[in-house]
Amino acid sequence: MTLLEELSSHRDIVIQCHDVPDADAIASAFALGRYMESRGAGPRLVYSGKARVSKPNLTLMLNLLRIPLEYAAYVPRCDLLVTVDCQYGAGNVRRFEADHVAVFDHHRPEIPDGPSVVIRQSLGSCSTLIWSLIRDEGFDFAAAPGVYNALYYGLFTDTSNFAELRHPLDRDLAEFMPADWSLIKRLKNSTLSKDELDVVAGTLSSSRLIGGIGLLRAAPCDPNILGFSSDIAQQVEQFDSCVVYCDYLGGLKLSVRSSVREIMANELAAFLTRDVGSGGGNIEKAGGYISLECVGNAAPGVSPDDFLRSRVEEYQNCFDLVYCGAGDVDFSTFDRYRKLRIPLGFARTTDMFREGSQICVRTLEGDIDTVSSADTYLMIGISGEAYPIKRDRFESSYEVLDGPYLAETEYMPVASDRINGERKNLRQYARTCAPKSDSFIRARELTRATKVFSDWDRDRYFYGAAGDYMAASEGNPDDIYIINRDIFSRTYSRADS
Ligand SMILES: [Mn+2]
Repeated sequence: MTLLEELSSHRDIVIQCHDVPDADAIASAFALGRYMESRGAGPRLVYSGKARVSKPNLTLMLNLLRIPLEYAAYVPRCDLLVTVDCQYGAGNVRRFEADHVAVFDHHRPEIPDGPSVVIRQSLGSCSTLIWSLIRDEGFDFAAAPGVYNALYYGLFTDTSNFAELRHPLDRDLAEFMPADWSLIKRLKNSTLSKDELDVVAGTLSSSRLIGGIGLLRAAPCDPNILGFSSDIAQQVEQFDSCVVYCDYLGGLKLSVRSSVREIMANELAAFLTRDVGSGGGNIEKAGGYISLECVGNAAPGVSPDDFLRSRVEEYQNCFDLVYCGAGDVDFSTFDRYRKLRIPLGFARTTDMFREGSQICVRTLEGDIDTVSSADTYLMIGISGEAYPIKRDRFESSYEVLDGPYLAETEYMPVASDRINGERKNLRQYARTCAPKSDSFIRARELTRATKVFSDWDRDRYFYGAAGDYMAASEGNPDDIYIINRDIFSRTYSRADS
């Protein structure tokens, strides 16, 4: 029996949102409730706390989608209490007694793990988590479009209108089926109250320029308002990029934007939150979270504002920039390494899509666009990372092995046709290959963080932290790339030069 089936078998179920619920919490409760109804249960949907829902978009959401969410000052002891978008016992959700407790959330874990605790911090919304779980149970979204619209809007609001989508599953939810866009548009244009307009004004007047990065502090506000403010700040000519932040659930919530090639917003967000939270998004827009508790451990006595400011300063001083083809690097002085014969996966794009189709490959590291052709293969690396490779390059570097590709990875890449939306999981098409025994690279461990700019992708760069490796295959010194240190130690061994 799956967890959701087991939970649905309880008699007396209450699903609880965090206090002052937002669209993500409401959508999560609604979708989980409707799933449980389809399994014969009759859960009650509640929230508690000091205030009732008053934001215009949320009142509209409850009415238009007929979501039976009740305010409950007190909930009598029940058989099963499920908290969504929050964790039972945490500070942002009133605690009620229950014989059994389950938790579904996407914030930093604050409670011990357990069989009924599902926390996925890498997801952009709790709606994504609930959607993927009930989809896997075969929930019929086509028969309940309101449930899909609610989840879609929950993700939309938690990721600044999809600008800060992080995980491939977030993107999968956003594209799962057509949403009722007239409904979403109505909700999306009812979000700003007069007080929130004042928050935006206050945020914009707080701006400071640190190096080339604008840093702005907002009063506590909805993630939406934060994203909105950072969209405006991004327009400022002097800001190469900007970071807008506010107090949020025992930490700081960050919204990051970038306007220059030398800074990718997702990588800046990851840098600022490294070891003290989490961050990600795409190259122009990203978001993140920093935990006060982690800052307290990492830098005792330093205020979170000072901590963030010093990270912004550090970011701008700690990079080497390497432009491919500029002769910056002399690879002949680098050590020589042999590629180990570890089986990897590959798929021929023309096995999956008609020749000439524009395809998008979705991976944990982001989306990659390419065109299906007999000359283009997709490689699947040791951690499930995927990238296109030209057929002649493939044939000179790898040999095809017998048998299907069976590796287990966190998210197996999915490819889709950009025009008709047809989706294919690479697992079904992948075969196994291994590097030829005579495959060598030149590589050196990085002592400083480095950004490598290639000629064939004008928008992105490879980012390497100290400890990662900068490499080029022998005979191709201008084709410089970065290899993650863990992947490097598993896939290369030192060779004689
Ligand atoms: Mn949320």
